[in-house]
Amino acid sequence: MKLRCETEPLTSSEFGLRVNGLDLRVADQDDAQALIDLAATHQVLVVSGQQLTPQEQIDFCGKAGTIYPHPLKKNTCQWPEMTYVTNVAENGKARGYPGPGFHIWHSDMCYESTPPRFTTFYAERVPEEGGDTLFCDTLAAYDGLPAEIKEALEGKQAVFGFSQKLMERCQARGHMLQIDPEDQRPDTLHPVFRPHPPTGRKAVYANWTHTDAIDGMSQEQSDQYLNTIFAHCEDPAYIYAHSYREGDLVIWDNRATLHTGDGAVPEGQARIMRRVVIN
Ligand SMILES: O=C(O)CCC(=O)C(=O)O
Ligand SMILES: [Fe+2]
Repeated sequence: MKLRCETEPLTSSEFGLRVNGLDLRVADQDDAQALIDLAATHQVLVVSGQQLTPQEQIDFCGKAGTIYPHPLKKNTCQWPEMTYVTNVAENGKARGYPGPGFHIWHSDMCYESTPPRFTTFYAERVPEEGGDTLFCDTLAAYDGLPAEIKEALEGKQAVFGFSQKLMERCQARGHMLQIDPEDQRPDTLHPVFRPHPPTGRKAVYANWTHTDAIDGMSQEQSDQYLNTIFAHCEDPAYIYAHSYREGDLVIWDNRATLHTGDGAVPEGQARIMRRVVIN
C-alpha cells in the first residue's frame, strides 16, 4: 500500500481527520508510521472502511509501534494484546468490558509511569444510536484556559491513579464503578499540562477520571483548580463526538486528547469495539 488516500476533516480545525480508501491489511511499516504521524498531527484519526480481524488489527498495531498488553487482569478474550469494549456476552460470559454508562473523561492508562501514546479502537459492530466516543482537543483546551490558571499551575505535577479514589469520585456523582483490587495501580506523578512534542504545543493532561490531586497543594485548593479544568475540558467548543461506522479504526493520541464513551447505548443494541494500545 502506498499512502495515497482521500482525507476529510472532522471539525473546522485540524482536530480530527478521516481517511478513506486505505486497506490496513496491506499496510507496511512505513504506511503504519505515516498514519501514526497523521494521528499525532490531527490527534484523532479515523481510518474508515476497514475489514479487520482481531489478528489483523494487532498486526497493524505491531507495525505502528510497540503494543501495550491489555491492562485489566480479567481479560476474557483470547488475544492478550487486545481488549473488547462491548456490551455483548458470549455463551453467557462477558466477552470484555462494557464501559460505564456515564461519562468518564480520561487519557488511556495515564496512571502508568510511561503511558501509551496511541490507542486504536476498531468498530466491529455499532448500535443504531448512541455508542459515540467523545474526544476533547486538549491542545485547544490548554490554549483557552485563563492566563492566571496557566501561570498558577505551570510546572506543577499531579497525582494520577486508578484506585479507590476513582470509585469514590464516581459514587459522589451517583455512579457505581467497580475496580477489582488486582487491577488497581499505585499512584504516579505527571504534569498537569504536558508538552505534545509533535505539535510543539501544550496539552491539558489532568483529567476527571485519573487525576486525584495537584502535588504540593492543599486538597481544597487542588480540588478548586482541578474542577475548573475538568469543567473547561467539557466545553463543547473543544469536543468532537465520533459516531462510528462499522469498519472504522480510530487512532487517537493520548497525549493531546481526552476521551469518554457517551454511555448511551440503548438496551438490546450491540456494540462491539476492539482496543489495542501502542507506544
Ligand atoms: O467506549 C468508548 O467509546 C471508549 C472506551 C475507552 O475509553 C477505552 O477503551 O479506552
Ligand atoms: Fe479510554
